[in-house]
Amino acid sequence: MIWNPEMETMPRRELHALQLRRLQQTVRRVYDHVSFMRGRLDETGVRPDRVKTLDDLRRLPFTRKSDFRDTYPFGLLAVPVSQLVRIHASSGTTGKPTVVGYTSSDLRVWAEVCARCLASSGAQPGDVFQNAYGYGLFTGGLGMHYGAELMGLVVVPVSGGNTERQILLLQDFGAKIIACTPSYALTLAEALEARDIHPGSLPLRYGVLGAEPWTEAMRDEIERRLGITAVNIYGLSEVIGPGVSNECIEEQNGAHIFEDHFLPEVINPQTEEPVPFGEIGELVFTTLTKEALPVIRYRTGDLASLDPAPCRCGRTFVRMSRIMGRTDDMLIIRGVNVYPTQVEAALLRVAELSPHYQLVVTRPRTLDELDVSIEVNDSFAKALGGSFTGEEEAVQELTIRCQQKLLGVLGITARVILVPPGKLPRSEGGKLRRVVDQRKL
Ligand code: DLL
Repeated sequence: MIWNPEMETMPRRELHALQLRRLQQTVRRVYDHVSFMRGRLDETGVRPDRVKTLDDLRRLPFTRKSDFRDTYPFGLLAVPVSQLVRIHASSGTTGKPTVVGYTSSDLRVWAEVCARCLASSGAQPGDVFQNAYGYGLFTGGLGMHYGAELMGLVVVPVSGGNTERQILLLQDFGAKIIACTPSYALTLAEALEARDIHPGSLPLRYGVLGAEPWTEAMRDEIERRLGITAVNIYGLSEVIGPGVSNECIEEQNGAHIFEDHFLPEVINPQTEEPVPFGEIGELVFTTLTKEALPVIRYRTGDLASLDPAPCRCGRTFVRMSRIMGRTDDMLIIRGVNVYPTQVEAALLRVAELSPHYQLVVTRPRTLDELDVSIEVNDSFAKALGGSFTGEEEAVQELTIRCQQKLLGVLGITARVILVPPGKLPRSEGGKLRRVVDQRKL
């Protein structure tokens, strides 16, 4: 179902008029209330009254993650802290977290876009919804929670982790829809299999999965093993949290961006020029309705493309592709650009492998080396007859096949290390870190 047909199916021309009005208000708001950004805008010479068309967006300065760090914790707010009703923060891997604040109007907008996500993922009012995104400072749990309440779902606020309890609740409360990271969906699938619980015996039908990169191959795997239809949800704290875009179950082919609230661009990260539809570049968002933390041209670091083609679901909002990588998680190995998702896409199609893998990059002397550890699946392991030393002929043969496959996809030689099932780290409820870069650069 479409949660807000008036907005989500609005003719593009009307949408553009709405976006322009909201963009003008946002720039005005930022200029008047965020002194850091007023300085930026003054430097580029773009006063709010110079924004006359949507194309004028391109003349506005970018906002970057470092601007959050440089103004930590509250320097980008357009309201006094006392007017906030909520603060979230995303844990950076390095240094201080990124802090974001919401007014009550912001929370209403957030609930609205998350309700849209759930509806486009297959939920109907009255359905039981198991919310397995982490509650707390992470935006995933509470963001989805209020969206679900707004749309009239029966929320089970279990949060991430505690797999034993997740399964008990899936069985006893009978959720029809679940939200979690794709890596955690796999953890749940494995846990069900380990207990001989057939997914067909559960009412579970839909998954709203995101917050970390995943591939089509991973979707197939999750859908098959959990017996659900899985769609991709995308978002980031700096823009709002979950709810920036979501796929529809009708096409499962790109996530509709809620363009009445978030204005997308895709740029070449080096030249900063816009790239045409269909071409991959860095996603940039300008918020159109946020009060506490309006952001202008926020550089997400996420690489994706946009698709303006009409969609069977009837939504007129543009679609974004999966995130193909990040400007900063791209590994440069012996000069070649490698994205972890390329490895996932290549290896998950190999029948003998499981979707559990890890990349380790080292530089023992002067040359970079990439080790890809990946688990073989149960039936392959069983066929080996209980032992797994890595010396078995079948293992050697499979290793070579995988290495050739990676060479074909990446253009570099990676060392493939096959390991028995259950050896590699699993998601314990949140995002899973699949890349370990041990080079001291
Ligand atoms: O991960 C918000 C979220 C929660 C999205 C629940 C979806 C579901 P952050 O912790 O700020 O916010 O991390 C944002 O995660 O810039 C992407 O790099 C990555 N990311 C989020 N969704 C996806 C996705 C939340 N569907 C960062 N595919 C973003 C790939 C994603 N990467």
